[in-house]
Amino acid sequence: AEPVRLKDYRAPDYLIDKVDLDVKLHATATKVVSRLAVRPNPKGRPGASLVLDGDGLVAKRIALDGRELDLQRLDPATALLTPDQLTIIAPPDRPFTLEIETEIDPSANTRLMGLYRSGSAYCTQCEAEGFRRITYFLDRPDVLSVYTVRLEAELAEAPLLLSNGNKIAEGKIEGTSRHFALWSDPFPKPSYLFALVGGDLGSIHDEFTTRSGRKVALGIHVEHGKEAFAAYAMDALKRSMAWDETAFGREYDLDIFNIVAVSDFNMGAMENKGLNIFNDKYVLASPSTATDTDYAHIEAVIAHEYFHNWTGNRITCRDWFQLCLKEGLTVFRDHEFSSDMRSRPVHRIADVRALRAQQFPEDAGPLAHNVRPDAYLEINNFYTATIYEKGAEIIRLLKVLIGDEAFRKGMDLYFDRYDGTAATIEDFISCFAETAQRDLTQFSLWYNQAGTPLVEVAAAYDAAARTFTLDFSQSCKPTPGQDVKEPFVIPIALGLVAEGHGDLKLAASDSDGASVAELSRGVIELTTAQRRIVFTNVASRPVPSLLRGFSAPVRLNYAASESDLLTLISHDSDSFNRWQAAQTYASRLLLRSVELVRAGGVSIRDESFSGALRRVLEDNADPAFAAQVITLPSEADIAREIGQDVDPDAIHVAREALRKAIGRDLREILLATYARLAENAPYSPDAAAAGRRALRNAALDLFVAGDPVEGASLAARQFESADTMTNEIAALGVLAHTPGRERDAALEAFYRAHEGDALVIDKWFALQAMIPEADALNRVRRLMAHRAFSIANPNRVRALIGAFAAGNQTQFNALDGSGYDFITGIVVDLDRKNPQVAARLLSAFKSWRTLEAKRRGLAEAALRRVAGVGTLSPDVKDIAERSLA
Ligand code: DPP
Ligand code: ZN
Repeated sequence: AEPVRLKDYRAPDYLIDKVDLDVKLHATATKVVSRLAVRPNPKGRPGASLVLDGDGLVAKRIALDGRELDLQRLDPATALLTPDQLTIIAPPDRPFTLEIETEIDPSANTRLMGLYRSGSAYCTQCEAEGFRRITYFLDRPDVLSVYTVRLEAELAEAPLLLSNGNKIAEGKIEGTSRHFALWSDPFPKPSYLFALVGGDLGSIHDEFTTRSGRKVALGIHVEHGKEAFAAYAMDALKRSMAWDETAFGREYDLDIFNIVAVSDFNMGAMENKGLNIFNDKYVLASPSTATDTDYAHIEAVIAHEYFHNWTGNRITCRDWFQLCLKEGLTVFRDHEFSSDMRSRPVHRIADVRALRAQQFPEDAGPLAHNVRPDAYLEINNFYTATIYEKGAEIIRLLKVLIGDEAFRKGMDLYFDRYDGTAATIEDFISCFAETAQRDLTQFSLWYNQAGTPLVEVAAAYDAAARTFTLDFSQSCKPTPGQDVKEPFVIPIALGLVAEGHGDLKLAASDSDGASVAELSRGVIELTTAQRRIVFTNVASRPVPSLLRGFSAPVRLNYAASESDLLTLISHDSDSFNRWQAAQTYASRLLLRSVELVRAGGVSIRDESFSGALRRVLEDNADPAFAAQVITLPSEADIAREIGQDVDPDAIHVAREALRKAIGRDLREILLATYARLAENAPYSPDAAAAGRRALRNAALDLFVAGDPVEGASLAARQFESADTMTNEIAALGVLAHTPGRERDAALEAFYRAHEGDALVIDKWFALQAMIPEADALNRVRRLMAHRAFSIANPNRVRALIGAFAAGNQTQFNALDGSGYDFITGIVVDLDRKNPQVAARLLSAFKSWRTLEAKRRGLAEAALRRVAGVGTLSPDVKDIAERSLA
């Protein structure tokens, strides 16, 4: 197949103004009649054929302006029909109607794209190209239509019938056991935002009044018996609706907003107009089944999909190359929401941890791509951390560059000017160029150049001259298809910390090479390969605090001394950089230890670092923040820092040794912290309570490292008495890392306590998949045969197999290649059922080139075996080939 390229974009030759769908739901033979009001696009090519997309369709009837086409003997001068395309060779040169009847089998749809079944319910997923699996259509985001949808089903099988927009009629069908519902969505939308749901579900209802007084009926629909578990999602929805009004001036626009939770879902959730469909993982929660992290994710995903109503639905994307226009922007919006709901600095730390864990390796490996790609073979493979997370970082960066006021005005202008259209990144940027009165050409490179820029900084203090000089330089390594990069515009928030005195005041008169505006905001802009700033009248050597708040998605290389890092951990006014200094310190220790371990030596001990962590614990700082500070970089973080010739076993040994040393050094304060933070109030999922649990469990984790015996008995007590999933799973996590009978008993007890609750059993699968022991792969294999596991369910696959590939560095990368072979074997099998999930699993190999030679060879061989399979889906083929290129 040839790639689709951005530069080949052409406006559609036809537009479809109206779509009337009539869907008769049936488990194996659903009938879909689609009546399309088509007209030639004035911007298209006159006289062009009309080419509609299909994907594995069976057409039963086609009529053009009421005239039937003879499908048995189709005249090739009139029309061409295959399961994947319908071409009307010479359509009328005026508006016309096209009527198409298809028959589809939702029960046979294992790809979970188009119309499929989840449990006994019918549901759809149409982004990116699922609508073409329902009927022939111009299945592209720049064709916007008004939909009317009539759904019909057996009343007993599907009492609930939902689609987009408002419900305008419903009723029984006389003389039958069937009923119908008629839905009308007045907002023109692309086909990827179409949705329907039919089924017998339990519901909770609420109401929201918008600030202009519109009453909106809210419904969340879940499996019967799970209604109470949807209460938090409802609460999060109402908070999201209120927040978007104040933070962005955006009101909801229909009379109804529905959310449906299903158990079989490829992604997290989907923002279909007025009818969001969710992976139930991001809806269902109770204190005894969901962790604090689950609650935070539910809040974020509910908000994310709701916010799409404006950024994605009212203004959609012209083509899939602009995916970040809706995704990056909407992730930015949900990050802002969560920051307002929780602690902003703590949230920032969590977001940056996630960016570095997921996006940085993508950007540094063979799958690197622009935030706005130039070409794709399979669009499903571009729902990536780069498009989502880096896409969000770029918006944040833009806000730092132009300031809050110009940013808000630019957003208002964007909503105003592009409402009801399918827009591009250029359209978006032009709004901010206008409100900020600034040329944003260089800024747009963030969309068009892949790779994470490296900012290197050298500092020099001249005591005699009382000057402090910072020399900045930026560079960016080549990425696939891009050998040379232009300099980016990189805002660097900074301060100079004088030990014991806080931040030095930065005044323009006291510096050379920075503008008044830059210094008054504490943000300098790096726009060229190099820049020097000299601060004058500096009485003593300050400690620079650079890239505060992670003001740009770059890697920062500054050889801070260890004592500088200790100063920052204790004294930086920027919380993010206090945390960052601790991470940097730990990484340094770990990198040196890894070298020593590989040379046959032992890890380094460093009591100053333990001391710095002790001060943070003694400080009574915000517990959520302290929990982040005492949580060491992960094994994957360290591998990424090392960047080449990576030996996961040495990393594991070094990291365990550091945890053990800290656990011993801080024994008393860890125990005291653990005791101090014991639960003493009824459960609340709010940030303060969650922060206390996070710190208590982080303290337990380090304590166990230092004293496995006493730690295990603490963990066992916590496990037995826990009344929240957060505390229960944290304790089980500790126990799972200690081989022996107690572990088996605890795992067994957890299973028995939660049997039948698939989302909780997913935690049990994931935890076992991540045990860093040689038996892990066998355990995963055994669990695949467990009755609670199903390869057909994406959540189960991600929990067990995905967690092994992404969360078990030593065993996935086992020296005999067994981890690689296992994953690629599953990928090839799963590809026949669900290519999207299979392709995602294969991307676990994204950093294979950074491994040491032996593993690199084994990983490459495993990837080559995948690439050599003749019957791969485009999804898996694309990932395999790009990984090897
Ligand atoms: N558009 C969806 C989202 O919200 C993708 N499943 O990210
Ligand atoms: Zn989204």
